[in-house]
Amino acid sequence: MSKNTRPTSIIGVENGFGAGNPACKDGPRVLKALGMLGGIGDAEHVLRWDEEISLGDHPQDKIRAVARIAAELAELTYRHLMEGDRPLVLGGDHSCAIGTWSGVKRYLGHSARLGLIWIDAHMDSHTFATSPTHNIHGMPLACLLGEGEPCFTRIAVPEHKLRPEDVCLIGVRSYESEEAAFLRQQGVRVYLMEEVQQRGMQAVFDEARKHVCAATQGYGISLDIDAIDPLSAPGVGTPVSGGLRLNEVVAALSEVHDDEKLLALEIVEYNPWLDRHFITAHSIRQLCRAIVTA
Ligand code: NNH
Ligand code: MN
Ligand code: MN
Ligand code: MN
Repeated sequence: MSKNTRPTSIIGVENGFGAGNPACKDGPRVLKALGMLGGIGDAEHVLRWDEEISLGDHPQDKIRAVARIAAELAELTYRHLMEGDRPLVLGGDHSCAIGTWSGVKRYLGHSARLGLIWIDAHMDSHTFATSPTHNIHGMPLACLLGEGEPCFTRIAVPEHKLRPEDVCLIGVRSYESEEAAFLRQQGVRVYLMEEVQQRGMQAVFDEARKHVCAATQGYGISLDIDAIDPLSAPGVGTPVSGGLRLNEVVAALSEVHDDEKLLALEIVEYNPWLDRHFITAHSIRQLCRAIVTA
């Protein structure tokens, strides 16, 4: 593993239009106001707040709002990577993933392949045709695989952002049959929570990393905070019991934090208004510390 030398730069995405409960848009602002991500980093490992993007409060059309913010975010992640940073995108709802990984794909180039580890209680692999809720945060992974609205699938570069064999999901325990069928038919590797419990997070994560690195030029991690057990992360719109243990996810991130091939990360779906005693905010601080300095 070659050593990462990129400073981590945080991009806050103040958007909740993709979620059932839009208040997760306040996640980055509250973390910043609490000083929650201050004092992380050292001489070798820098963490800085870079910028926030938002759309204002009442979009006419959610699809266009999400597409616009994704396009803006793709431009930002691309630019930060070009400038030598490692972007850490803080949601906001998970629809921001459409923008993050489109920008990273553009940076890698047309013929390069991008790997992605998607850590989530959910599959996020719906389209409007299959989604029971029509919430766009349940669709970003399908979009990145080339399925869904053209305004989402054609952001930054026209090609599909991910090949199914370069993606793994970890921690899944709540999904609808249509999205499960889509991922199965695509051949995407899904580590259900049950398998994580049987084999341990360490073994599963190591295997997932090998899987997404095998044929790719770089990879990313998209962490939906609802993958973590609600005991350590109650501040999410769609909690599902029986999740990953916080310390196991922290250990996994520490293991890869210095990997040069790890180009960008995302932590999404934090809803500060549903948090209790700042438990989730503290968990996010631990995760960020693991990403920056291990
Ligand atoms: N599958 C459900 C839906 O599409 C729930 C998605 N919610 C999430 N995904 N939080 O990560 O509406
Ligand atoms: Mn920067
Ligand atoms: Mn989720
Ligand atoms: Mn998600």
